Amino acid sequence: MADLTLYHAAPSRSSIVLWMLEEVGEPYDIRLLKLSAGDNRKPDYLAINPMGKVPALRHGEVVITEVAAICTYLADAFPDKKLNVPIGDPRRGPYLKWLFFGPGCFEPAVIDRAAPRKEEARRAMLGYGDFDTTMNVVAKAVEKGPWILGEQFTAADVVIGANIRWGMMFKMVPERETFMDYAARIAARPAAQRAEAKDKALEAK
Ligand SMILES: N[C@@H](CCC(=O)N[C@@H](CS)C(=O)NCC(=O)O)C(=O)O
Repeated sequence: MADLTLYHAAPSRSSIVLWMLEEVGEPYDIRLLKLSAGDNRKPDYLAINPMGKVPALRHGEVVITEVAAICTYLADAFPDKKLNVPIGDPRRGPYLKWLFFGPGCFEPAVIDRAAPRKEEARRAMLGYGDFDTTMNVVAKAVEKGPWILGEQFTAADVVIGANIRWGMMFKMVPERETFMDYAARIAARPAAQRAEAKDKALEAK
């Protein structure tokens, strides 16, 4: 049994962690849940993630939930893979900013656009401000490339990159050239390709 176990529904947000695990390259097990069968609401899974959501990752005795937290954790837990920016490096600031920007700004901006509120919230109330500003800020960050921090591919690319890729796939993120180029660079990564192939096989189970 591997030290790492991913609680996964294929495909879903846990596919992002599947990709991250492929980037890390350490052995891991998968516990497959069927959301349609309500596996995520069963007591044994609620004991792992009381939110009833995937993903969850077990690493030895530790359980981590939330995509961005798991990606941050894995990058720090296996520093030799160079998917993190270590404490003490000034680039740790922007690195953390993008890891938090994914679930804190990008994803809420996209979801609010897909499922609009009855009454529009004031810009100042929304952590992401407005959709266009959020997209513009991310587009500028990935424009130069190849990665969000420049030459080094990090967990921040997994979090932001997954949001961009899947957002465009579901027509929820604009198919700007900048985003398409960045998504193409991601799609060429062997780890992303392995994760996608595994997910397809798991979906068919
Ligand atoms: N904030 C969570 C969101 C996780 C999430 O919403 N997962 C969805 C799958 S994409 C889920 O488990 N949905 C099942 C449900 O809510 O019943 C994270 O980033 O991990």
